[in-house]
Amino acid sequence: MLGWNSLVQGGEISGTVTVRGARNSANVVVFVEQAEGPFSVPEEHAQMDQKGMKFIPHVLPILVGTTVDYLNSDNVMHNVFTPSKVADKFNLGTWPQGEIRSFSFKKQGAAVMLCNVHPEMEAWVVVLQNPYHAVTDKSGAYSIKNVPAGTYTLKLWHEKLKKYLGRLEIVSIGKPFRSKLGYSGFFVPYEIKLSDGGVRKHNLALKKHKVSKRFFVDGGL
Ligand SMILES: [Cu+2]
Repeated sequence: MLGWNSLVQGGEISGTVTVRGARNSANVVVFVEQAEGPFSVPEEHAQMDQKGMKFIPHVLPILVGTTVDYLNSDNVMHNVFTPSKVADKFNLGTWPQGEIRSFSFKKQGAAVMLCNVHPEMEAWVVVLQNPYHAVTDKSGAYSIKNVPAGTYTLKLWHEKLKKYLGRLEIVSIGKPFRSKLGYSGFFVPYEIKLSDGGVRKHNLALKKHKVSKRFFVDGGL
């Protein structure tokens, strides 16, 4: 159901996730499973809006401890509640346009957000151990910025699977090199550790996009 690749460059982990059997590849949370802390909880609250009868964003990853502000932007009453233990099964009540109610997430895991006025409304807050995470866009692209040097395990979360999966441990990254076979991009060697403990060596093909001048992944894992 999920296919993906990653590239690590100067504190940024980026890549693409492909979700098969879904309308597009958006709303996959890509996150570092465990990083050395402690991490100070941001003073700035995360935001989840209720607008056009939808929760926006649909998937919101946060560092554990973060407070989320739920704004009602619609001209109708909305409610926010969750049956998830991760969020202590809260019910914040029902409130009108322009008002905000908040909740601080103290436990790690994924919590579903629902509105008891509009049963079709649904969203997810994914509470994580560290601040290194990103959500994919419709093309499946993601980018996690400002990751300190180190060895990490990346994981994926997707609402249809409702659990964490997709371990990928990057063991090492080598020096980029040019191919002698006339390929216009270059290759970056890297090693990954498989779940059975085996190590695989791969080369990631990178090409520079003519217009944006950004490198993109042209093949590999
Ligand atoms: Cu509602």
